[in-house]
Amino acid sequence: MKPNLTKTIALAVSLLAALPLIAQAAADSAAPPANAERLQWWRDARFGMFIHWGPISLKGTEIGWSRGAQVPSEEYDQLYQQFNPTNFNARQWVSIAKQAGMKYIVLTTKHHDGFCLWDTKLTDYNIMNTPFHRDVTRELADACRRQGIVFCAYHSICDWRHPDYPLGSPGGKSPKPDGNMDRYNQYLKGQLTELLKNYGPLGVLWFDGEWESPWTVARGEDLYRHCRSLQDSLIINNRVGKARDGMAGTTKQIHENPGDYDTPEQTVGKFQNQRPWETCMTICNQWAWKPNDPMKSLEQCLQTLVLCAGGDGNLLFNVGPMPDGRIELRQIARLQEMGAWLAEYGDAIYRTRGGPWKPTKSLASTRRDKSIFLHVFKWDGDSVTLPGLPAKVQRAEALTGGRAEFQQQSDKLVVSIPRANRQEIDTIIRLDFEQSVMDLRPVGFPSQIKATASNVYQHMDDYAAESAFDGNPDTRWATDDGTKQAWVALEFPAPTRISSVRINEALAPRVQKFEFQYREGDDWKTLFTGMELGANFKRSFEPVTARAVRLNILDATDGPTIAEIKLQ
Ligand code: FHN
Repeated sequence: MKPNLTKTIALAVSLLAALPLIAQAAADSAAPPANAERLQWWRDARFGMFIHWGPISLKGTEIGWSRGAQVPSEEYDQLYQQFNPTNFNARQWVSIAKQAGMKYIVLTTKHHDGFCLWDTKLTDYNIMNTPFHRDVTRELADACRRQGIVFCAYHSICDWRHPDYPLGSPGGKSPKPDGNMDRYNQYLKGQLTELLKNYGPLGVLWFDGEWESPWTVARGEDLYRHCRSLQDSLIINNRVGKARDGMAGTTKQIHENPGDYDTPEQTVGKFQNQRPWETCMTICNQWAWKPNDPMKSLEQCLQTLVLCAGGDGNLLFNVGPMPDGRIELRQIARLQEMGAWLAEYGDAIYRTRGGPWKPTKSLASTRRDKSIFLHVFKWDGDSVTLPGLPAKVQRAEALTGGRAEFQQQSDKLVVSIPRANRQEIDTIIRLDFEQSVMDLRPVGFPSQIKATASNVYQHMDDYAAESAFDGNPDTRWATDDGTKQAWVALEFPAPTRISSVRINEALAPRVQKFEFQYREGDDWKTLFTGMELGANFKRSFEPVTARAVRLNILDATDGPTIAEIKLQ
C-alpha cells in the first residue's frame, strides 16, 4: 500500500521540530561525556543530597539495620503494605536540594532490607505494591532532569530479605540455609539493568553493602563491567569492589579494585588529590528518618563541606524523609541556610580543587586558575601563618568582608584581617597570583602530635600512629594483618602530668595482653598491665610527670588497631 506521503512528511516535520527539545533534555539530564571527563561534572559539583527512605520510616528506626533487631523481620517486611507517603512531592525534594546548593541527588533505590523504590519486574516487594502505587524513582529522576540536577542511584549489594542472598537479618548475622549467591547475583544485575535502561542516564551508581563475605572483588569487577557496558558515562563508587576498610569511616582504597572514587563515611576524608573521593554524612544521626534525631549545627554542616572541598573531595549530605513523604522542616531550614551561604560564597567551593594548604582543624584552602581561597575557621591571635609557597601573592581580598593584609616570605605567608571582620563559621580570603596555582604541590602543617609506632598498616598515612591521638574516633592507628605484638607512643612537647587514660580499641577484641607505660629518662616504666581493652577502656593511676607514654601490646589475635588514646 502506497504510504500516505502527506502524513509521512507531517511526521518528519514534527520530529525535526522536537529534536532540539530532545537534545536539550538529554543535555540537561545526561550524565557527562564518558571516560576521563566523566568525573569532571561530579568533581566540580562538590555537593550532593543523599536520601535514605523506605517503609521503615513508619517506625523511625534505621533502614536495613533495625530489621530483625528493633523491629522483628516479619513485621518489618509487612510495613510496605501501610506505606502511603501521600505528601511525597519529587519536585519539592529537588527544589530543596537546589536551594541547598546541591548539584546531584543519590536515592536509595534498594537498601539492605531489599525493598525496591522503583517499578521493578523482578520482585513484588516494591513501591508499586504499596497503597501509594507510584514509582517514586521515576518521579524523582524526571524532576531532577526538569530542574537540572543529576539523578543518581544508591543500590545495596547485600539484601538481607532476599532468599538467595546467603546472609540475613539482623545485620547479616544469620546465614540462610538455601542461599544461592550466583542466582542472587543474576537478580542484582537484572535490577541494575532495569535502573540503567529505564531510569538512566544516571550520574552515579552508588554501591553499598559490599563488606560481607558473599561479595567478592571478582563479582565487583564483573558488576562494574556490566554497568559500564550499559552506560559508558556512568560513575561508579569504590564499594562495588570492596575497596574500603570494612565499614569504617576511613578508606584504604585498594587501587587495583574497581570503583571510580573513594567513599569515607561519617567523617571528612583526608586530603587526597590523586584520586577522587566523597564523604557521605548524615545531617542528623540516623540515615533513615528518626523522630527528634539531633541535627548538626550550621557550623558543623558548612565546615564539613569546606573541609571536604579543601581535601579535594565531595560531600554527599543525607536527609531521611518522613513516612508521609515530607522532609522535616528543620532539615529544610538548615539546607536553605547552607544554600544561602553557597549563593554568596559558592565560588570558593564549586569548580575548585583542594589545597595547596592541606586542611587542619582551623583552616582549609581551595583553588582555581590563579586564585587560592583561604578558609579560616579559627585564628591564632592577630593572623594566620601558612607554610610558604613558591609563587608570589599579588593581592588578597576578603570575600566575607573587611580588608585582608599579607606578608610573604619564602618559608611562610602571614595573613590577617581585622577582628571585626572575622566570620563565626568561615572567613574567606582570596589570594590572587600572577600565574595558575593549580600545579602547586600540596603542603601540610607540621603535626603538633609527635607519635610513633612499631608497625603501621601497609605504611599508610591513614593508619599512622597520629591517628590514635588526633581526637577523631573515626581515624585509627592500625598494624599489618597478623601482627601479634606492637606499640604506639606519644611524645609530649614538654614534661606532662598524667593520671588517667581512656583507650578506644577499634575492631575489638583483638588485644589480649598489654602494658601501659611512661618514659623516665631512657627507660619505659609500667603504670599498669591488662588483658582485653575494648572500645571504652578507662584506667586511673598514681599521677606521674612524663615526656612520653606508650601502649605496649604484648599479645593480640590479629593486627591490633586503636581508634583513640586520651590522656588526662
Ligand atoms: O549500612 C549502610 C548504612 O545504613 C548507610 O546506608 C551507609 C551510607 O553510606 N552505608 C552503609 C554503612 O557503611
